[in-house]
Amino acid sequence: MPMETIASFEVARLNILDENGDTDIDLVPDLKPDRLVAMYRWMLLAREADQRMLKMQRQGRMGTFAPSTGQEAVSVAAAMAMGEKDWFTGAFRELGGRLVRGEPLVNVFLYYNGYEEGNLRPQGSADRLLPVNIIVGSQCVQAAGLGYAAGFRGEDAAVLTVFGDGATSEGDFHEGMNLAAVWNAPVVFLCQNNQWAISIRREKQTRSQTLAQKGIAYGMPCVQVDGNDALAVYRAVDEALARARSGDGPTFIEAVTYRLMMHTTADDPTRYRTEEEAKEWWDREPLVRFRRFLEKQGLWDKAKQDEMDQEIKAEVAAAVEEFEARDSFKADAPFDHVFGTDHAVIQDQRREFLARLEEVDNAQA
Ligand SMILES: Cc1ncc(C[n+]2csc(CCOP(=O)(O)OP(=O)(O)O)c2C)c(N)n1
Ligand SMILES: [Mg+2]
Repeated sequence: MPMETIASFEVARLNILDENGDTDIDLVPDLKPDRLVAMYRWMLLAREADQRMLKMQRQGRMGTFAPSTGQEAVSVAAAMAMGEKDWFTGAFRELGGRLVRGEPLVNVFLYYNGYEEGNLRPQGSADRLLPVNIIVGSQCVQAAGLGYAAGFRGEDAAVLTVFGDGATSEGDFHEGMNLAAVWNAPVVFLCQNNQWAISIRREKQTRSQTLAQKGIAYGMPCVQVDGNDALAVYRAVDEALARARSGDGPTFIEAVTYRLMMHTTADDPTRYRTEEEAKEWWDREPLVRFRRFLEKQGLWDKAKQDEMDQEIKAEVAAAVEEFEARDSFKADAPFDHVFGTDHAVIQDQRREFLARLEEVDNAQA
């Protein structure tokens, strides 16, 4: 018997907006001018907030955090494609998407300064936005479960989960993908391939030619998109969410982008990558090309940009002011929330934690 091909697969790549702001007009998603401007504004706000947080961290006014500069297009465009009833569960590099989903900026600042309140959602808003997942890949199993539950309840809702390239090496990623596929759950798996998992470059993470093709192994449609192209991300996520809601199951999307800053503020990337590499990606970053696109559409000019810059600076400054006015820090607040009710074992742990804190304080005094 001769060998025969029993299956063959293809991986497509979607790119709509190039670095000069030119587009493949047939593929531009049908978004009204005010939505396009809103998309740009969310990306600008995320950039400004990120850079402000970085300065504050260097001044000792902000805790350790993971900057998202350069990756704004992925989560902003994806979140804008979501419906009100959809769920969002991501990692720690989705600042823009979290803001789109209704997270107040002040909450972000509080969270990175150890305030448990940073995870509280204002009543009636953002209640389908899960807290930041620090455990790499864990959101993939949450997403499969949320998707299954939505189907079980007959809700017209889908789930978007965002994670990094490094997460694709975790068991949780594979379990979540497999479960979502066999359950035909309404989940969109969106991988932010930013080329690095701390100091491990993409090529050392996996030998797969693309990350997108990992969807094929689980029997779901997959596509690679230019992750610095907000229009391509929007289109791919919008289509995948529509498919999910109409009962056609999950999709895997690889968004190719780049982590322009350090992994977290505790990391020094000059120890493992060259300035030239980062420079190449600065030339492809998502905000400048989107601005050029808006200008070419006749929707934008310098005066509008100056006005928006001022507005955003004021918005970030107001959030900083609100955050720095807080003086209610309670180091043992997490113990209040483990079960939500009193528990003897948790109380023992709380006492032990507070005693240890006092020891450290006394040693430093
Ligand atoms: C299960 C688990 N293992 C290890 C870590 C430590 N850690 C934090 S971020 C990270 C790399 C994540 O890389 P990637 O998924 O590509 O996301 P990125 O940081 O690039 O956005 C690691 C190993 C963790 N938080 N959770
Ligand atoms: Mg990464």
